[in-house]
This record gives sequence, structure tokens and C-alpha cells, in this order.
Amino acid sequence: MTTHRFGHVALMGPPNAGKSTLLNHILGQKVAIVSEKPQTTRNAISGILSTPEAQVVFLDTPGVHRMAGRMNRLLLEAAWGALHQADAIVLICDARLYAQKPQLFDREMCPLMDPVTRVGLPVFLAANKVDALKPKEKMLPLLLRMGQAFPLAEIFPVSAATGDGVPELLAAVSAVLPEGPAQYPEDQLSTAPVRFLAAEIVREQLFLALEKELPYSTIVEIEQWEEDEPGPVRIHACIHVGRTSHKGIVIGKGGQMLKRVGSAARQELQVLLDRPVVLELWVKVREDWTEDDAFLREMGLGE
Ligand SMILES: Nc1nc2c(ncn2[C@@H]2O[C@H](COP(=O)(O)OP(=O)(O)OP(=O)(O)O)[C@@H](O)[C@H]2O)c(=O)[nH]1
Ligand SMILES: [Mg+2]
Repeated sequence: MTTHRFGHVALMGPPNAGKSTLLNHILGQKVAIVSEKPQTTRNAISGILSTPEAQVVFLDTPGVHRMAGRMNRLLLEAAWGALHQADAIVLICDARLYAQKPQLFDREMCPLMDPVTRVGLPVFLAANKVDALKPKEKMLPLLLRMGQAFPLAEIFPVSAATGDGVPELLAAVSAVLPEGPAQYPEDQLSTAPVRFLAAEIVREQLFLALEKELPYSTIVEIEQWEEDEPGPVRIHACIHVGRTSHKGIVIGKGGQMLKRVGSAARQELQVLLDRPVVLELWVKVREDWTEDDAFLREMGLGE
């Protein structure tokens, strides 16, 4: 009989590297929200992969960055906190970006080398977005640079978008996990409560619909959740914004923006819950909530 393995794997890296996209690809289902804007993920979100050989709990984390402010500090805490639970680390970086701008690799990735290796866990480096890397000749020098910067890491060129290279990465990561039985039912995809996932789905639509800095000053709270079978799930969600002037933008002219966000989120929620959903969205102003520690913790940011 082959050995069954169980363990936690932290997915870490700079903002926008493709950590959440990779997690969703690995699970074959969406657990973590994705956007082209950096700092999309705000919590350590688990995704559970169950195969006959292993159960792997991946921890998607907020991007490691250098921005100031209370919320950003809590995001960093969540990112580094994931290491305490981990048996292995996958560092993900945007190889497309670094092939064009190698100096950014030095600036964003090299500072991670020390803290990550100090933990003493196996480290894998996923050079992501290779599907979009051009010209291809830039790949080799980048891989060499990565090898020099992270001599102890095994490097895997991958594409979270197409799945290229992901099976190889998964096999290598699973192989270093401790032996042990599965800890979760085979069909469980995440330990995140469904209400959290629902709030995230609304937040993803805000990230996709709103421009510039505005998505960063929104946070979604599920205020009510009524589920009477049969019939739709009724969800009331409140979008908190940091300034009065933001409220009007999130609502949009004649409520158009809020309608668009609500309708797209409702469709996704119906897929998540596999039931009809009635979604009501409210916008409330909470001045400077990103600096309000108590509120941030109430909203589940930082533990
Ligand atoms: N072409 C290409 N795009 C990708 C790939 N992986 C991710 N992306 C895109 O990169 C952007 C960022 O992806 P995310 O998965 O949100 O990145 P993240 O690392 O989780 O970002 P944060 O949560 O902000 O730290 C999105 O627009 C993705 O569609 C890839 O393999 N190829
Ligand atoms: Mg993310």
C-alpha cells in the first residue's frame, strides 16, 4: 500500500502573482476571488485538495507588500501567519513581469528569501504566468536568477491560467508532506464558512467594477442570511465604504453600479449555493474603516 500524506502548504508571494488563481486551478473550483488589481486577497483562505494519495490544505494568502496602514499590516500578519501552520511553502511570482523587469524580481522576491528560509520548511518557487511570457528566450536567464536567489528552492515554471506545470509542482509538494490520514471529508473544498465565501463573491465584483483605489476602501459584511426551504436564499449584504464621496460612486447613477455588482454576484452565489438567491446590497459609510483596528477585526481581518 502506498503512503497517504496530509499537510498544509502556504501559497505566498507578491500581490497579483496569481496565488488565488493557482489555488482555484488546483481545486478545479473557485474558492478564492481573483482580480487584476493587486491586494485582492485579504485573509488566509484554505483550499483542500483530496486525492487517493494525499490531502493537501493550501493556504492562499494576501500578497506580501510594503504598503503602510493598519489594514495592510493585518494583511501581512495573515500572510506570514500562514507559515506557522505550514509543512511546505510555495512562493509564487509573476514570471511574465520579472522577465520584462528583472530588477523587480530583486526588489519584490529577494526580501522574502531570508524570512522564508528561516522557517526551515521545504520551499518551492512557482514561476507563474509562463503562458504570457514573451519573448520565451527571457525565461532561461530569469530561471537562473531565481536559482541564484533561492538556492534551496525547487523551481517550477507554471501557468495557473492554463495549468501547465501545475501537476509537476503538485507532485513535488505532496511528496514532502508528512504521512497521515485525511483530516477533512473528501468533498470539503475549504474550511472557510460559506458566509465568508459569499461576502468574498460580492467583494470580487466590486474589485472588477470599481476603478483605481476605490475597491480598497470597500469591505463586505453579510448582515442577514435567511434560508427557508423551499425557496431562495435571501442574503442582505452591506458594503462599507470609507468616505461619503465613495458611497455615490458605488451606488452609481440611478443605482446602475450597485445593480451590476449585485446581479453578477447573485449569479455566482447561485452556483456556490446551488440554489436560487435573492441578494440585497446596501452601502454604508464608515469613515476611514481601513484604519479602525476594532472594526477590521470585527470584519475578520487579523486574528
Ligand atoms: N496570463 C496569466 N495570467 C494569470 C495567471 N495567473 C494569474 N493571472 C492573472 O493575474 C491576476 C492576479 O491574479 P490573482 O490570482 O488575483 O493574484 P494573487 O496573487 O492572488 O493576488 P493578491 O490576492 O492581490 O495578492 C489576475 O488578473 C489573473 O487572471 C497565469 O498563469 N497567466
Ligand atoms: Mg489573491
